[in-house]
Amino acid sequence: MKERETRRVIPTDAPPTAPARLVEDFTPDLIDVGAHHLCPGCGEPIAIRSVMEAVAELDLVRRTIAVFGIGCYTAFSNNLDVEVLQALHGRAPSVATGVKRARPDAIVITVQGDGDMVSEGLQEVLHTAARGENVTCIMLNNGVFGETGGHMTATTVLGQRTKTSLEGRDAVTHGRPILLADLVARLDGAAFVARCAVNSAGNVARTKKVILRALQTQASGAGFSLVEILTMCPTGWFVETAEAPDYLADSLATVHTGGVLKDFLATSPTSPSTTVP
Ligand SMILES: Cc1ncc(C[n+]2csc(CCOP(=O)(O)OP(=O)(O)O)c2C)c(N)n1
Ligand code: SF4
Ligand SMILES: [Mg+2]
Repeated sequence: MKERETRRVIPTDAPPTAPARLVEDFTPDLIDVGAHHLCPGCGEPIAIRSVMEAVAELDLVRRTIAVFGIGCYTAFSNNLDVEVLQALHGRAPSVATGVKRARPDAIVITVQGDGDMVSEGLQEVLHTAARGENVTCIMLNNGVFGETGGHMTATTVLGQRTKTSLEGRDAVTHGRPILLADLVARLDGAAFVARCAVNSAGNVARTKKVILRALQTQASGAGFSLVEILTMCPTGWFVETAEAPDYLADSLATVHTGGVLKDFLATSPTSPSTTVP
């Protein structure tokens, strides 16, 4: 009781002496407008922010060309202070291949979802990785086609409720999920492959580190890199916004398990100093 009496209370009988800090104040330099129209609690803005922070930290801004797939994240394609190209569904890795071959000095990144990359364009990313194209693919995996209403995708985990699997994904009826990062890691052309998540502060920090490593892999010319990022989609999952991070941990993350699956630079004498936990 004594503690409660001494606790500082913010006075509300007069305007604050200093203005409050807006969310926009925390927006990294490479994101033009802090406000966006994605759902509250969506993980995609956190993932894109991490990518942009990594690009800035490695001083790659002037060289970076991002190729966007189509999904909710596409809302950011006209909100980034790097060059951006728009690809058709699933085709971003092929567009990125063309860009990189025409502009070998560019740092070329794709931004795609699980629906875009795994359901609609799986062959594109597999062939791009197998060829060892020196590009970086970022896959935002929320296990649903978020933008079109939360339908099941190729990464939806068994038991997961979606708009088209209201009783939960069932192996007999719907088949089993494709574990994209594991698949790509088996290809010789892939130099760096990792899976991470943005459902906690620690995981966001780890996500940033693996994105840095993927970009360093490309900058050193080592070959194809993929970062799969598990992102919250409370709207498509039919869960409360505040419960989405735990839902991610209990569902997607138990099947699409996190970690660095492949890191060519770790065994190369030219390895940069940044280490991945
Ligand atoms: C050829 C074609 N197929 C399907 C669609 C509809 N469509 C637009 S966005 C989208 C969902 C993409 O899902 P994902 O890549 O997982 O992104 P998310 O919305 O979950 O972030 C779909 C199916 C379309 N516009 N064109
Ligand atoms: S539907 Fe899902 S992926 Fe799309 S903005 Fe909303 S929370 Fe994000
Ligand atoms: Mg999706």
